[in-house]
Amino acid sequence: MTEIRTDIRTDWTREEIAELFDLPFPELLFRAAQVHRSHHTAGEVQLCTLLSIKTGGCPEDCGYCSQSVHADSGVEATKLMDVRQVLQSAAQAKDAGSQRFCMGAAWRNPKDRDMPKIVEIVNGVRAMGMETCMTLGMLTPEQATMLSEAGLDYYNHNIDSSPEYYERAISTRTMDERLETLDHVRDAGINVCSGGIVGMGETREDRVGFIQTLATLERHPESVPVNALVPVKGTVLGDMLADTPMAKIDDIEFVRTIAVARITMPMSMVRLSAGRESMSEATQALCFMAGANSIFTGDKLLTADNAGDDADAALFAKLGLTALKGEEPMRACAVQEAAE
Ligand code: SAM
Ligand code: DTB
Ligand code: SF4
Repeated sequence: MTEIRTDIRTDWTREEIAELFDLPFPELLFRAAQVHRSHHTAGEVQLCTLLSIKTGGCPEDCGYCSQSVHADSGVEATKLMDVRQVLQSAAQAKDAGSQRFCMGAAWRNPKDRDMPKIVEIVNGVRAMGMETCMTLGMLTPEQATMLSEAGLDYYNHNIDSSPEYYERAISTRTMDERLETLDHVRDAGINVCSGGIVGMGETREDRVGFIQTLATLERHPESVPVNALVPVKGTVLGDMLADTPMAKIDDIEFVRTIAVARITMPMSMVRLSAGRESMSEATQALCFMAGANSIFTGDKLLTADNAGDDADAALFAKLGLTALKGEEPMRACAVQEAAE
């Protein structure tokens, strides 16, 4: 049997990644589980809560998103939430057992006038002892530094798909601009959270290109969310999926994507993100076997429905999974450096 490499590499080729996708499914799952066990405690899954702190009215045209002004999804635009309200939600999430609080704003980028409130929110949530993550759109280097100084643990900014498919899903900003913000986040010493969406009508080759883009970054993102498209009526991609049900991602192909993310980015948290509410328990179980080690809990993602705490508690009991216990998050680079 060929030895299964569990070391950290950033020189993955598309051919190598395509070969992983092509493996017989049990072999792929076995290899991913092996890599998972050499860097994480299998069976421990981090519980995270999402909150939309500024919903809708976004000028970007991401074809999957209910919050774009270009979509006709019925999502109402709101202003940035009060700090007190955000901290109340974070406290509730903590009481419900969540270890990480992720906050999203439907912005192309934050305005400088928004930053003092954002900093206050990061300070407040951090003071509760929760891991913090924010996703606010594109950042300047100065804004990234402000977030870092406020103690933000992770910044989420997804590359979403392969460079080729990205251009078909979004026209108002480029993949290079996305990567530029990731550089600012990295340079400011914040952990990078970057992943994407599977099931937007992209090809296997696009999924290969998506994983390769992440796995060949100078440092792997510490956190890789893998979302299954939540088809929202009134969005370009949601409507496309409703009209062509054949385009829906196959469950096994979704699990393969998780497994390949795990194998190519061994240290990263691989997050089974949006789309769980329409996923069977068996598919989710396969995702955990393939190395997913984080989920969003609660009834809501940002605007879309989520599986809900009762369903998740039942699933964890059935599968014998436990919630990852809180520990000081490691700052950017420390994880991969320690492994080298
Ligand atoms: N405006 C910020 C941005 O785009 O970076 C932050 C919010 S945005 C909603 C965060 C991520 O959610 C997107 O990059 C995308 O990957 C994911 N997302 C949005 N709508 C989705 C949907 N309908 N299904 C699955 N994932 C979705
Ligand atoms: C990510 O990759 N998934 C989360 C988080 N980052 C911010 C968001 C999922 C959004 C799902 C669609 C919605 O709720 O509107
Ligand atoms: Fe705006 Fe983010 Fe939605 Fe794109 S994904 S439309 S940037 S909120």
